[in-house]
Amino acid sequence: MTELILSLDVLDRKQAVSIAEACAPFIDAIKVGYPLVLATGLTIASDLADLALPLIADFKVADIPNTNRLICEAVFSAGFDAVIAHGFVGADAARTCVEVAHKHSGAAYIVTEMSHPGATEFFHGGVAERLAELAVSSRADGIIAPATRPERITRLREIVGSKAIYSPGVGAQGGDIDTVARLVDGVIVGRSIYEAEDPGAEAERFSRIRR
Ligand code: O7M
Repeated sequence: MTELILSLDVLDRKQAVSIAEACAPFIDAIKVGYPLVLATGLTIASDLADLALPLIADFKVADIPNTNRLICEAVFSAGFDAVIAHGFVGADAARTCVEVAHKHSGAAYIVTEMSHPGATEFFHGGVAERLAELAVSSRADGIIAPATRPERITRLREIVGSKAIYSPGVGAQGGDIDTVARLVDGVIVGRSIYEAEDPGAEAERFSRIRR
């Protein structure tokens, strides 16, 4: 069954917790990124801990190895279970994120190609494929690939094999969950759920569609 990951990109702590609570029975993990962490601090991880769902820190970490290490240590010390990093900074920097994640019994995922239209400017022409290869050689736990381009997911799957593929871009960005759910290990959904009148009901609806 394809996992459903809630992207909790709201800016208010109470609202975040209440949406997460409503969605919890229907989702497999919660992804928290800069919008919520800059608004609330890393302590949001403790507020969400009671839900007993994996918490993924989407910081798209992209710095030198030492700074990546400091960022990832802070992420896992705050209670997150996984971190998302960029691979374009190079294998040494990406590997640092993987090593810190594994030291904390957590996971690290590498972005291979993004979902927005402008992503084709730099990620196409072989770059995404090289990033997928880097994810494999760095022993990352999986990759992020675009739900807006299912054919690219299929191509990247050829490279990463059975590694997890998590895919954002369904709903608000136009990706079709029915098509994508067959290709990936998890779909990442934000606005379609948290902007819905009844986020819990919308999460349940998404959870029924997945294969
Ligand atoms: O469903 P949305 O469009 O409201 O939210 C999608 C979330 O996924 C949002 O948090 C984005 O920052 C993130 N995302 C993308 O939309 N596209 C990408 O290529 C990569 C990500 C992401 O999660 O990267 C880890």
